[in-house]
Amino acid sequence: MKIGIACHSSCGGSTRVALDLATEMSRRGHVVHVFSRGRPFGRWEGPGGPRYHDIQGNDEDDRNPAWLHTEWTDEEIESFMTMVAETVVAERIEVFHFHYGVPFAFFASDLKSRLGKAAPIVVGTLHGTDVLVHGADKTVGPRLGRALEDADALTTVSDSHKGLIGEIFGPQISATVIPNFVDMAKFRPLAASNGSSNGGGVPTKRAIAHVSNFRSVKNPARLIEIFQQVRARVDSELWLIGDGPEMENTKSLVQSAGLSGHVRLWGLHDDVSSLIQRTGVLLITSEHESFCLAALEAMASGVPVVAPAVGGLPELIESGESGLLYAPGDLAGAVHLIQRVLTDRMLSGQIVRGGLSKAAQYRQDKIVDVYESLYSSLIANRQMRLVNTVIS
Ligand code: GMT
Repeated sequence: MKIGIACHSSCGGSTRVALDLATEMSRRGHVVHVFSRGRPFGRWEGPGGPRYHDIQGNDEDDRNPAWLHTEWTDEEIESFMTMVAETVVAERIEVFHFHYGVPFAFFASDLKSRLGKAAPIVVGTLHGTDVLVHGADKTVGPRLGRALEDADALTTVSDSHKGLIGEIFGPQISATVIPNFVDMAKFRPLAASNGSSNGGGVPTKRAIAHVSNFRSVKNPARLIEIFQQVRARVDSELWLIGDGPEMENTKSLVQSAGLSGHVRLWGLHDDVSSLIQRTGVLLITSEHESFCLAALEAMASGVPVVAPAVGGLPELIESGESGLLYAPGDLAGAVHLIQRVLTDRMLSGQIVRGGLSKAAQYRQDKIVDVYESLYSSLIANRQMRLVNTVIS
C-alpha cells in the first residue's frame, strides 16, 4: 500500500502514535510518507523507513518540540497543502491518514476538494484535546465537525473518547476505537533489558516518575502537591521527564515548596524507556486522558502506574490489578496509593505483573494489524465501487 501520514512534530502522544505506525507499516513493506510542519521529534530516521516531508514553520517555537502548534499561518498552510497534494499525485498515495484533528482535518477535507477524483482515501485519528478543547470550542468545533464528516473513516483511542466525540459532534461523527500501542521490545522491565540501554543504571525504586508534555491538562501543579505530601512520609524523589508550556510554572512550584533537592528534571528525551524502567512508580495527574500512552509504556516497562480515573484510563487500568486509580481530585487518595506502592513490595510486584500482562494486549504488532486491515478494506471498497461504476 502507499500511505501518507500527517502529524504534528511535537513530542506528544499523537506524534508518537503516528510515527510508530509509519515506521511499523514501512517495516511491513508498505511505502509510507510522513508530512509535518517541522521535523518530528525523536529518532525516526533509518534506511528503508518512512519518507519525511516537512515545511519549516515561521515560528521561533518550532524548534521547541514541547509545543503543539495548532495555529498555522496562511503561508504555512499553502506550502504544506502544495507539498502534500504534489506528493500524493506523484507517488500515487492511496490512503492519507491524519493524526490529531486540528488543523489536519481541515487540510484533509481541502485535499479532497483540490484533487477531486485523484484524492486519496482519508482516514483521521482523533487523539484527545482535538476533541475535548477544539471540538468543544464554539467557533472551531462546528467547522471541525464539518471537516470530519469529509473523512472516509475516523478512529479514536478509547471507548471513552468515542463517547466524548459523540457528545461533542453529534451522531453524524462516529469513530472506530483503535487504542494506543506499545513496542514491548523497547519498553521492557529493567531486569529484562541488556543493561546498556540504561547506561548501567541501578533501579531507583523510590523514584516517582512523571512523563508528559506539561500542558495544563496534565495538571502539574497537582503533581507537586502530591509529591510534597508523599515526601513527608517516604524518602523519595520526583523525576520530571518531558517539557511543555507549564514547565516554568512547575519549576517555580518545586522551588517554593522547598523541593528542589528532591526533584530531577530530565527534560525532553527521545528514549523515555531507559529512564522510566529505573523508577518505582509513574504518577499521572491529568484532568483528562483519552488513553494515556505514558501509562501504557510504564506498564510495559514493569513500572506500576497511579492515575486518576478519568477518560480512557479506567479501560487501561483495572485498579488493584494492572495499576492503581484514584478518584479525580482526591489528593489524599493519590498520596496514599503512591506511599503504598513505594513501600509495599508485594503490592508493587502484583501490580507490575498485572500491568505487564495488560500491556501485552496493546502490543504494537497486534494494533498495527488493525490499522493495516482498515486501510486495505477501505482500498478494496473503493476498487469495488470503481468496478461497479464501470459495469453500470
Ligand atoms: O490531545 C492531546 O492532548 C495531545 C495528544 C498528544 O499529541 O500529546 O495526546 C493525546 O493523544 C495520546 C495518543 O493517542 C493519548 O495517549 C493521550 O491520552 C491524549 N492526551 C489527552 O487526552 C490529554
